[in-house]
Amino acid sequence: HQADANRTDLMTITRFVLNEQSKYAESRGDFTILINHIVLGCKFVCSSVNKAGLAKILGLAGDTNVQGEEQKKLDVISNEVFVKALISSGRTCLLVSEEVEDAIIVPPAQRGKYIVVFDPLDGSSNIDCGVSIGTIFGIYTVKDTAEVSVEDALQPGSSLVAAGYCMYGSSCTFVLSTGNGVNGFTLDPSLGEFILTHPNIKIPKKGKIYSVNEGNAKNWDEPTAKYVENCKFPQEGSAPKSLRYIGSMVADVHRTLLYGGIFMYPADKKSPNGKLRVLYEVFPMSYLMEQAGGQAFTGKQRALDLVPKKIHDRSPIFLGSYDEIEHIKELYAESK
Ligand code: AHM
Ligand code: MG
Repeated sequence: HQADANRTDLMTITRFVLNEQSKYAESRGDFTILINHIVLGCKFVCSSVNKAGLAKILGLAGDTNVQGEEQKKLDVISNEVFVKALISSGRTCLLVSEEVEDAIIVPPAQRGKYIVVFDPLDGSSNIDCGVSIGTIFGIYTVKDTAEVSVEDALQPGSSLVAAGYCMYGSSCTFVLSTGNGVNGFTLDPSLGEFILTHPNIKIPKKGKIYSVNEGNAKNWDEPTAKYVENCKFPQEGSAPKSLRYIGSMVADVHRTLLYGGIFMYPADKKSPNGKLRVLYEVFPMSYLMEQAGGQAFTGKQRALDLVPKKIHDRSPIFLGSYDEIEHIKELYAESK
């Protein structure tokens, strides 16, 4: 492997996606253009996130200097940037954003065949303290670009043609799957380009880390409680697992993907459907997990087999290393 400083063959994300797409005879570059517009949005958000702390001190980010304004502002700006970039790409017909209550139907003149579901800035509770946050997205195709309606977004996760996320962390990392495995790219700020740094990511089959908001434990169901108990007090012969929980799904899932383990946001008595949203949180992350050799399970079924009834539906989710999810599945099967 070339040392970063001496790298001369730059596999940018555009070059990578173009290469991948050229395997399909019918490919006309539309998907590459779409990804480029998503990448542009991510670069913008990355730059805004990096400036957010300073801007707050200097009072640059908002019209008003009311405390807490910046947080909202960054969410709202990120959403606007993605919506505008996606519409102007000319390759989308329908957008679903966590920030917008109704689905956005793209005007006919700017329409293409892709549907994009996204959370422009996830992990809102971590913005103000400068902890990692991210953007999550999934991409579908529409049947008929002439007749587009919100129902077109209510497809199972297994119909995704691509999914990914961008993490605004110690570096800016873009992780993408188009159904041929998972690849990770890191933003080189001096070039303004994402360079392939994590080719063909595979999640370790077993994991030593569990990731969950344990503050909800008193309301958990039995399988979840048993699983976590076993992480701490395993049967003799195996070591206890470590707990890591950032509270930013992108960061928690990214670590799970690279180091192995399990990330969960289970159902509980107060929230029978958990917290995370099916279309733009659960599906993209489940897709990436499966593409990396892991699994994603809702407590009842394979996560990607869910069919959302509404665009902002929620679902419990357990995702991560193959063996960890097998264990959760067994516990749910036993509890029936
Ligand atoms: P958000 O969309 O309001 O940012 O909420 C989603 C976030 C996820 O990133 C994270 O996994 C989860 O909420 C954490 O929730 P909690 O604070 O309940 O543990
Ligand atoms: Mg979110």
